[in-house]
Amino acid sequence: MQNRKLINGHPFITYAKKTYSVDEMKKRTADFLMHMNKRRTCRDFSDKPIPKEVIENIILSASTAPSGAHKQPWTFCVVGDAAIKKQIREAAEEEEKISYNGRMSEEWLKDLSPIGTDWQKPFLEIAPYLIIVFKRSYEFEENNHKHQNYYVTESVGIACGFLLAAIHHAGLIALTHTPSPMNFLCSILNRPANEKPFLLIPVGFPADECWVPDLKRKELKDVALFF
Ligand code: IYR
Repeated sequence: MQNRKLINGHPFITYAKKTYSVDEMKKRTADFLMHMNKRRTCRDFSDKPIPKEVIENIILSASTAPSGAHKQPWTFCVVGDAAIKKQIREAAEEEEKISYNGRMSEEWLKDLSPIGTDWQKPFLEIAPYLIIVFKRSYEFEENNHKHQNYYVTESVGIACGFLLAAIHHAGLIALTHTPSPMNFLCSILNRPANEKPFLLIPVGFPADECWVPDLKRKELKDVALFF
């Protein structure tokens, strides 16, 4: 059987199938659920370094995510430099202080109370790496022509999901931090006009004492409908 052909003049290859027996599928999905169900958003980071190769593998895993027309409309900025982390912490805390002291509604603050967050973000300096994910709404081509990307928010959201799963798979912890507004990240990291900040994700080992809220996840009947 041939394993290459052209569609619309573009090369296609046969998909590298890997299927399992029913019993294997049940075991694999149950094991994966157990693994993913142990992932938690954590705020207590150790400053223990992470090998760069591990971060590189994690980012390449995120970058395997599907994207509109396979444009991969994302940039992952990895910050390990202490001075830049400090700058990011100071700018984030400045915005968060304003948010927690008036920009966020009473209802929102009440919803966050069980999570135990406030405007202070020491983890932005403690975690060995900050991954700042930018979405690229278009690409610059020659003579400054803007080439649009497609389903950018969906694509980058999926890539961030893959990123968090890869971080968890490595035995590391992450926090999906959303300082708002986060335009300060464009100037600190000197990003071009086609890139907008999407999420700020500190990554590291958990601290010796790492506390997480005692949350319960919704049951299947509350998240899924079968027709
Ligand atoms: N962006 C703020 C507030 C915050 C918002 C949500 I939605 C959270 O789940 C947690 C925090 C912050 O990062 O503190």
